[in-house]
Amino acid sequence: MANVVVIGAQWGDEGKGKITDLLSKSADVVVRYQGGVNAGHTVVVQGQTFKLHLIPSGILYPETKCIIGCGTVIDPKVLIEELDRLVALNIPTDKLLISQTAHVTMPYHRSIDLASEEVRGTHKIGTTGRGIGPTYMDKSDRVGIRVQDLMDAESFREQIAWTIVQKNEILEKLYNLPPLDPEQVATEYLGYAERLRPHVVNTSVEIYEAVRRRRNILFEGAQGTLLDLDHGTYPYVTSSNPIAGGACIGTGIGPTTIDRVIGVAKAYTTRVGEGPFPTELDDASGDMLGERGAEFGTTTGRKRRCGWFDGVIGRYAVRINGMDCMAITKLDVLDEFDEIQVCVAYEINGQRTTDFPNSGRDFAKCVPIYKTLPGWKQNTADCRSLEDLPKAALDYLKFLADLMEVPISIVSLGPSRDQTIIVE
Ligand code: 2SA
Ligand code: MG
Repeated sequence: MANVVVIGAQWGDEGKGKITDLLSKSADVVVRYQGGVNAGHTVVVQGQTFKLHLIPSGILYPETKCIIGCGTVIDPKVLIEELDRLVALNIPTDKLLISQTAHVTMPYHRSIDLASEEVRGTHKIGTTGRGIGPTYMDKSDRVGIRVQDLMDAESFREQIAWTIVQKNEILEKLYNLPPLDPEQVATEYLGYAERLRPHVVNTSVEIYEAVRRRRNILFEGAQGTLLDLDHGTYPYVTSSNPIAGGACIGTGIGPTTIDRVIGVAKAYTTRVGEGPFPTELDDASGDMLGERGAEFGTTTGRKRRCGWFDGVIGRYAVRINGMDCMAITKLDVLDEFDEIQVCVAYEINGQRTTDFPNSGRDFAKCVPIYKTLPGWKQNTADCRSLEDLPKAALDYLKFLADLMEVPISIVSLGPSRDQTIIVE
């Protein structure tokens, strides 16, 4: 397996959780490199369904080491809740390691996230409201609180005292919100620190050790390519770098360490939050995708916007991530359509292009140019090999692979581990 990065090729929720779960079986180490509790995937353990936001799903395999890297932002309260749930299910959590240099999401980050969205009104981003943007803002502003800061009670109390003076200014004067009490916040977070302390290490050294011992490392991206701060549909993006390149920065490894990049895309497209979405369907087909695909956010329960597969986005994701191969998920959701459309190009101001536009204004004007393909009108959820698939479904996959110029190596036909075709 070597060292693999798994990334989302669309706007998140591509089904990365299932693919990383599959790959985690052969991984010795699974690493999260960006994002925070805005991410979410659903995992079924011992017949019990629960949602992971920060802990890599590799935690479910007894031998796999799990690392929350330096590029993530950590909400300790949510992380501890996740740990508690795993402990209650007798799943060992001692193999979870947390970076000393990851940043901590504080209560004011959440309040500021929610309040600034409200102030933005129709210009809002549609964030998850988990304080992600403000935590990364403080990191860039060099006033963030890092995991290591929580570990020293005396200096943390001092740091929090002056930080909260500044944050209270913002909360009270800008957003008309009640001020926070520094003592109370310090005591609460120092409590979390004690619970997390056994997990906190220099994760960069841990990862490098694993590299040197030729262990298999899986870097697990959260969100997706189009939510990337630098390469996504700015400003409708998250505040981190979900693309494959983010794996280096968010863990402290060099690019030569990465052997393969696997992209994950749904057989159609979804998006949560605001922002342009060229292939979005505001009709019965869109409703059918949403219903058959159960398209609701894992973290916030928000209804996801649905539309046809966008090959321009696919090609872009292949380029930006240096993708070696792709996993196509939820193919079964298309089982009942008579016809399926695929966006092969955009028309912008009367010009046809297959290159994803750099300009947000151009992207908002994109009119998708579709190719119509026949549906297969057959249940594929039980197919276990390419030979089992109806011809029209195979043709659909081949069309996507040719369009994006990338091999499709995994096809997923449902949530369970065995509803998967691995293409040899
Ligand atoms: P934020 O909260 O600052 O990261 O929001 C900024 C944009 O990024 C989008 N975003 C996501 N989009 C899809 N899935 C995400 N994770 C959850 C999930 C979402 C949920 O896995 O289901 O439960 O709603 C995720 N996280 C961030 C967000 O919609 C904004 O467009
Ligand atoms: Mg998700």
